[in-house]
Amino acid sequence: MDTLQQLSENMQKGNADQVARLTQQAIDEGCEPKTILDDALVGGMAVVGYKFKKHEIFLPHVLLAAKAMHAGMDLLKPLLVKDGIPTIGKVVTGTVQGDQHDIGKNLVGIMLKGAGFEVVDLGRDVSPEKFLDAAVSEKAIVIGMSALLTTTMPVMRKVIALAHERNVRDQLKFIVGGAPMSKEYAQKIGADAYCYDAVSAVECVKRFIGAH
Ligand code: B1M
Repeated sequence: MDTLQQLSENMQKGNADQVARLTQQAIDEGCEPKTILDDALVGGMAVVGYKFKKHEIFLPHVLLAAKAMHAGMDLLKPLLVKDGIPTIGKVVTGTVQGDQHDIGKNLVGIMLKGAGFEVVDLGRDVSPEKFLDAAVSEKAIVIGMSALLTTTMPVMRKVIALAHERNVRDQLKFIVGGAPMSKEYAQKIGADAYCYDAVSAVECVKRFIGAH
């Protein structure tokens, strides 16, 4: 079994120590950080999600897999984010109120930083007020919202509505993403763009500031 396959399987089993060891091994073998991330870690998490949905595994397993995923991401982060490059704009990110899923949001942050943006990460369970307060005080150009639950997606609409209420909607762009999201939903709630993944989030933000 090759290293990436072993890595994916250990991530799915929630073996954080093995995930750290195998991520380092894959790096040492010369594997591209983006390939390690997509093929082993994100791919492994898709299997976890599928098994959870089919009731083949339960929440504690998912939690362990998430912790193991972070152990791998921690090692990849410095390789995906180049230090010392000048920032080309500020983006406020967060997972919306009521939602604790942050792996995808964290990936978006890593990729944005890697592309030269400054990222103000508000974490998980972020209220509409907190998104707007931070974006205005930080003079951000974009608010990036993540939601993984169908029940928390509507919070995104509230954030955009609050931006209208506070008369700051024209100063900000809103990007949205997360597994249950779609282009249609993003349009319906008045977001500027739906981003399927972290790479498309970077492309969107670059487009907004005209920095292709
Ligand atoms: Co939960 N969970 N979970 N979970 N969990 C899902 C989302 C679910 C689909 C699983 C399932 O049933 N198959 C399901 C949601 C069903 C629904 O609403 N339709 C679900 C559920 C039900 C729940 C609980 C309610 C379970 C319970 O308690 N009974 C509970 C809710 C807690 C809460 O939030 N209030 C819960 C809890 C958890 C854990 C805490 C155990 C853990 C999260 C740990 C953490 O994040 N720190 C967890 C996990 C890990 C998952 C799955 C298995 C994996 C999510 C993930 O990290 N994927 C997930 C199943 C799935 O999604 N298939 C599931 C990897 C990540 C890289 O992908 O986040 O999609 P993703 O991000 C992608 C894109 O979506 C995009 O870019 C990333 C890739 O590049 N993207 C953006 C994401 N955000 C973006 C923002 C952008 C742009 C792109 O711009 C700003």
